[in-house]
Formats: sequence, structure tokens, C-alpha cells
Amino acid sequence: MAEVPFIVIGGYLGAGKTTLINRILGDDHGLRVGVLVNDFGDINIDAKLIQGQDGPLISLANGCVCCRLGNELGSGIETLLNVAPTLDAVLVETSGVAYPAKIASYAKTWPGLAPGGTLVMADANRIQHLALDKFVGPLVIEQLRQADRVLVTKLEKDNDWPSVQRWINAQAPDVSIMQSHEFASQLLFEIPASNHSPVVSADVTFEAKTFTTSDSLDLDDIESWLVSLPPEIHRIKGIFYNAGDPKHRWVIQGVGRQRTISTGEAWGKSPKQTEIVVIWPTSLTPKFPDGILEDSTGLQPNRKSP
Ligand SMILES: Nc1nc2c(ncn2[C@@H]2O[C@H](COP(=O)(O)OP(=O)(O)OP(=O)(O)O)[C@@H](O)[C@H]2O)c(=O)[nH]1
Ligand SMILES: [Mg+2]
Repeated sequence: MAEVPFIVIGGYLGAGKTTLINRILGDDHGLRVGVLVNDFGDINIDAKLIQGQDGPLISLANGCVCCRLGNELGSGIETLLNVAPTLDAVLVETSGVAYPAKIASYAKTWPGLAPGGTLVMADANRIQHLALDKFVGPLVIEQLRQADRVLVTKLEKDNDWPSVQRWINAQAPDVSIMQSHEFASQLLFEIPASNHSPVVSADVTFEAKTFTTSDSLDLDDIESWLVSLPPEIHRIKGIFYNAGDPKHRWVIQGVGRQRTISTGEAWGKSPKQTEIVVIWPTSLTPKFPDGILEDSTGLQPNRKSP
């Protein structure tokens, strides 16, 4: 039986993993690709943001797959291996707080899988700052060390490239590095897979809170809510039911202090509802504004849903 390459896509919260997967799936390559996506919160927002997926997509939520979800990962792999006709590749998006080598190591022993290599995404704007952070720094550096190839996202000026490369190589000597936009789907089968030891070294933990409502909300309210969230939040993501545009779901993205809301795909048959997840390192204990995320975020749901 042919073995299916098992390709792991890791990297810290918000680095660009889902964006890369969407780009790969959108390429005109004719490959049959299965996707396993692990998100840290109770709701798997990423599974809802992966678009144009004709092949199977399996969502693993409610924890980080490298520490807690071993059984679910195993049953997700089995489901994908039983898809007919056989898939050309399985992509796994790890949660942003995962150690990718532990997940990649499944392919070494799982019948039917072949190690396909580990890509680790690195946000050029944040990675060096995060690496110095006393809570998350060791995790961020270990993620880079477990990469077979680092893909750098969000590089704003071309002349920063040599120094970003030098810095990454100082953390992860000899790792291959590319700018993520240069990574095309035909390179999926050329990731130089090597045998990283599945170190889980840092003891940083993370918390997530989830907010959901099926009432529509006003854009202004959501915007001021996003602005009011404390700076200790490392990641915000979600789908928003905008009273002003009930045909489309709107997408909320927050990475560090950068927060955006944009219009997304039409709701189609999926239920209209707002679902937002916020994630932060446990030690930071952010102070949420009164009411926020405790009782429906303090937002006033627009009860006159269109
Ligand atoms: N400018 C720019 N923005 C990017 C790039 N890649 C991702 N982003 C943006 O960064 C934000 C987070 O991207 P995601 O792809 O969701 O990041 P992720 O690593 O999947 O995030 P988690 O799964 O939550 O860890 C989104 O607003 C993306 O549009 C890039 O190469 N350039
Ligand atoms: Mg993602």
C-alpha cells in the first residue's frame, strides 16, 4: 500500500499557518489533500476559515494536539487513511502552542503514513520579540528548532530579509528558510524531512475564552470591544454575525495588538452566529473590561436579527 506523506505545519499563534493551508488548497495542483486542523479553543475557528477544501477536513478542538489530544489525532489520521481514492498528502495544522516534532513523529510509526516534513511559520514582525518573552520565548524557539523548513510571513521590507534569516539560523542552525509566499504546492513533497527529537521543553500554558451568540451584533460595538481587549491577549480570532451585512460572515483576526475585521464568504447554509476565541499565556492574567467575556462580552446583541 502506498504511504501518504504526513506534512506538519506549525508555528506560534497567528504566524500564518491557516493562510498557507488556504493558499495550498487554492492552488491548481489536482492533488487530493486531507487536512487535520487543531485549534486551541473550544471552537475550531480555523476549520471554519479553511476554504475551498474539496478533500476531507477534520477538526480537532478543545486543547493542543501535541499534549492532550493524542487519541483524536490518531482517529483523525485513520479516517483520512481510509478515504478512497487514497489521498496524495495529509496536512496537519498544529495549534499555535504545539511542539511540531511530537506530532510529526506519528508518521514514523503509523502504518500507512510517511514522514513528509515539518514547516514552521515565523511572523517576521513578531518572532524576535516573542523569542525574548520570558513566558513564551522557549516555546517559540523550540518550535523553530523542530522545523525542517521555516517559512517567514509578513516581511514588510525586502532588506530585512538577510537579518531575519541570520536570526533564525542563530536559533535553528542549518534549517532551510524561505519567504512563505515563495512556497508553492509542488514544494510540498520536497520538504527536507529529518528526525527531530520530540522535545516538549517549556512549561508555559495557555488559556482560551470563547464567546458565542446567534444574535446579530453591530460592527461599531465589535470594533470598540476589540480595542478594549487587554494587550496581554496574544490571539483573537472569530466569525462575526454583522447586523449591517447579514449575508456574509465577517472575520475577526487579532495577532498581538494588531486587530482587523473584514468581510468573508457568504453564510450559505451554515448557521449565522458570532463565535470568537481569545488566547493568552496563563501567567499574564489579563484584566478583561467589566462584563467582557463573562456575560456575553458586555456587547448588546441586536435582537432584531434580520
Ligand atoms: N501581511 C501578511 N499577513 C499574513 C500573512 N500570513 C498570515 N497573515 C495574517 O495573519 C493573521 C493570522 O493568520 P493565520 O493564517 O490565521 O495564522 P495561524 O498561524 O493559522 O493562527 P493560529 O492558528 O491562531 O495560530 C491573519 O490576519 C492573516 O491574514 C502574510 O504572509 N502576510
Ligand atoms: Mg490557524
